Amino acid sequence: VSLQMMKHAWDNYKRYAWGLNELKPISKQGHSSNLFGNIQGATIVDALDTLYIMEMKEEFKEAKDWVEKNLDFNVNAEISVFEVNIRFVGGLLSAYYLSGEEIFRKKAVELGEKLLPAFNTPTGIPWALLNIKSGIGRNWPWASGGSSILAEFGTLHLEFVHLSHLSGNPVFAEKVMNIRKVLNRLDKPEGLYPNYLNPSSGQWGQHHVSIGGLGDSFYEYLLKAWLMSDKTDEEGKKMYYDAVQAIETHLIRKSSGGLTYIAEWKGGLLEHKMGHLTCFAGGMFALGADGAPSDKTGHHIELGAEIARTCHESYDRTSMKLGPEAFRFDGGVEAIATRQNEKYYILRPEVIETYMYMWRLTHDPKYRQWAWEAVEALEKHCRVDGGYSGIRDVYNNHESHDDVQQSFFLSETLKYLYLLFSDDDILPFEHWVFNTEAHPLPILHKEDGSKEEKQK
Ligand code: DMJ
Repeated sequence: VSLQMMKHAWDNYKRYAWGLNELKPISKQGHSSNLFGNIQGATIVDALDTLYIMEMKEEFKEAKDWVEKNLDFNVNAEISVFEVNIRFVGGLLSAYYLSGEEIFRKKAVELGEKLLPAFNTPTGIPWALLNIKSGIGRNWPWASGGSSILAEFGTLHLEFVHLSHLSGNPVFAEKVMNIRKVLNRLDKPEGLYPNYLNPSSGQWGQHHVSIGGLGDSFYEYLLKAWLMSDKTDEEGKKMYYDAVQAIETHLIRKSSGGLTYIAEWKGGLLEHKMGHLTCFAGGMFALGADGAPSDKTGHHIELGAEIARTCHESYDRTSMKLGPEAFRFDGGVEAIATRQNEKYYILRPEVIETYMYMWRLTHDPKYRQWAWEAVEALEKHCRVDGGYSGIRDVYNNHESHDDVQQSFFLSETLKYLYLLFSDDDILPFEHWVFNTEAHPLPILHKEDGSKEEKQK
């Protein structure tokens, strides 16, 4: 069924928004997000590997032809370094490793080179925003005291290691190793990593800590860097398990109704809110269970299962059976959004992602059932004639569509659904790690040194 969903999402993108970044499925036209500046074709690049894995050969060929002829990075555009890295660099790398087509390798390295000036700061912590023509960078104006964002500069590692691997140029890997060096020199409040770090002074900004937005994939990439290195990256491993320890002590709580959740931390005070984005952490804890100290393995799997259950509740307690952007555990509610501006669902993958990891790691059939409930809800409420749309209020009985088909719906949500209902030998965890946009990257096995992996 995820195959038919992919076909519907792709065909409509092709019909109404071909070559543009995303589709507006209600108004049936293109949607351009300023995250990608003038770079075009986000949906095409994000979807390449999903098309390949689902064996949609004709569509993959069209997408590849478009990349060959039209994907152009010589544009005067200010882009988000993080978004372009996870979606475009990640998408191109996966397409290369899966198909072996040289064009994808070439484009990935070319784009990687364009991103390098972002690291020209006093500390080497990159800017959030970069003009890829002038090479001038800056940070988000809203970020605490001119800071860079943890989840942004902390989510380059996997892609940049592969860029060095594929180009023979060590500079990419050096840039991301330096980020860790800066982080390891700093004192961390209670062992936690604040979301804001000033790239000029090398000091933390506001002491806000989150495993959701602004923090999330930094933690994910510590674990996955270690896994992708065939478990040789001891530094990444240590940073990950130390961070999880601090998260458990200071952020993870249980509601009176027995739901485990991950709160946010603001200068020592807890905000009892969990974001949809935070739900990815269930899968992360389970994926990391194996490498945890031996007495903790079962505990990490259990933690993953509890987060999965909480996030399922956040879906189940809405009228549309799709989860809100954020839900709270205070003021008498549990796993429910209380603020109007937190009630939307924008086709995000994190809950299904966690179901996929939990399914693969436990084979408990409830994860397939829960994913199936999400499929039914997506089909009922998000599917429209012109593709798939997000929803403004999941507690309402009537859909108010936001008119955006996010590119991560094709790269992540539909891919994770497909994997959940496939055998484990499609993209097995022994050979692949998924970047934060669900683009699979091969584990760099010790024994084959610089040889490329083309395993499926
Ligand atoms: C995606 O771009 C990635 O999963 C990122 O890590 C977080 N936000 C979206 C999906 O929700």
